Amino acid sequence: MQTRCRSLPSGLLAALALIALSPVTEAAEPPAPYGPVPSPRQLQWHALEFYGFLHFTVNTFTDKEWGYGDESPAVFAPTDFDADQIVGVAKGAGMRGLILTAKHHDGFCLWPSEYTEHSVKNSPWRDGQGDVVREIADACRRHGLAFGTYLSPWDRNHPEYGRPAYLDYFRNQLRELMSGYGPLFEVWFDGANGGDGYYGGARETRRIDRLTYYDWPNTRQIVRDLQPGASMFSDAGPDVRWVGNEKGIAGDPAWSTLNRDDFAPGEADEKRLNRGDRPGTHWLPAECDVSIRPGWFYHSSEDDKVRSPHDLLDLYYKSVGRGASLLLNLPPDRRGRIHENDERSLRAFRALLDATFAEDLARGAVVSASNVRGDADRFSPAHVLDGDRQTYWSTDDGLATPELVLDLGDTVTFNVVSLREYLPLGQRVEDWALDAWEEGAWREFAKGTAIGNRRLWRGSDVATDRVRLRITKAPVCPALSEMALFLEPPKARPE
Ligand code: FUL
Repeated sequence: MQTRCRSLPSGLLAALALIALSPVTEAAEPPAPYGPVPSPRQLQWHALEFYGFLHFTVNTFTDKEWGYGDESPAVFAPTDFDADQIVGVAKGAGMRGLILTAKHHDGFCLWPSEYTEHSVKNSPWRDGQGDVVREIADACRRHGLAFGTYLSPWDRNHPEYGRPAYLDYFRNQLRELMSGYGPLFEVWFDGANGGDGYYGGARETRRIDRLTYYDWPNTRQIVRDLQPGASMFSDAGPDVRWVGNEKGIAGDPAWSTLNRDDFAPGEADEKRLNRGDRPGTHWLPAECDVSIRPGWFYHSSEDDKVRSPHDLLDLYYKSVGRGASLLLNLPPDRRGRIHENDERSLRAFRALLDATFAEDLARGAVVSASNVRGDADRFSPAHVLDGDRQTYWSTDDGLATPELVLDLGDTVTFNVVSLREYLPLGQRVEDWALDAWEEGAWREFAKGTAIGNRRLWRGSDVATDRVRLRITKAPVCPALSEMALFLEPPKARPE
């Protein structure tokens, strides 16, 4: 059969010629997102990875973990409070933010709240003129750290706790914190709720209905309205989930997604929170909260129980290295400073981290892939080496198990591999494996499951001039933004 040629207008012909000449790069579209994807505020939160918690209140002075709510504001009397020292130690450790207990369960407010007398305004510290929240927030800004607040929903001091009037009080306090201290990166709502307490002198046990009492949808809206960039934490998010333990350890895997509506604050299925749900209905990544000491608050009896640098490093691999974030608690002492022992351990921990991650041994490698989406530069495997989280390697639709090879030129020895997915397209990879070229053949030296924000593999030394990454299971084509190789020196190896 003959096709009849009709003559085309010259303008259209020129346009067609242009299309034919233009590189395929223009034509290749990014892959469709898979499953739930992170919001812009969650993406900002993912970039922090490691930040600190400050547990500080009357408990620091009464040697308790949970104050009953009957403590006199007079007990809050730090002798040498120094926000720059506290924030400086956190920064020196590599933390990118700090979350302060503005109010813990005892109800004592570290800021001069207009709605209660139970606060720093009735403490001898700074003659009642002090504001710990302001000083820490300002110091964070000076040092370039993000700032966030912890406001305990449970309040063992307030007379109306458990009744409707308390909700108004809680929301007023939330408004004060959300509007008075600049942009916050995270707002922390604890799951511990209801029990015995002072409650304005009643000294009784009060229970609440965790699902309805705080009217969470409307309470959270206050945060959304006043702090649109802040991620909210609770057992059930809505932006960041509890990891299901206070040991700082994420599951392996710890999927960044969860069937969020199965959960409510204080109603946690710890195993599921630890691992997440795949594919999950919501993007809800895990945060690993853990203290550098046995307690959350400072106790001099724990001065010799500070986690060692190696222990902190292990936590880093088991939290950040599994796609979660690490929220490490540093309790200010009775002076209002981070204790020397904690500072020493943090410094040494940072030195171990730097000794490993200062040099990416894959930079400069020649990278090739079994497939490149649309043969387009924009999806080239070179993007896994460019140090830019916004660029990625991807493959054609339907090619979900491709391979990528790094040709290192010379033999390189490494024992840590870092992988990252391009998160705006969702969590795509389910299984992967790494091979080294040894004596004329590929040898598999590592394999794993979830990648997400970051996957750190840490193992024995591998010496090779070629490394291969195989995506071995994925429902859709991958979108990988980083592959890096590091050599952890002997002094940083697990003890
Ligand atoms: C828990 C609280 O009860 C602890 O005191 C601490 O604040 C920890 C981070 O969360 O649920």
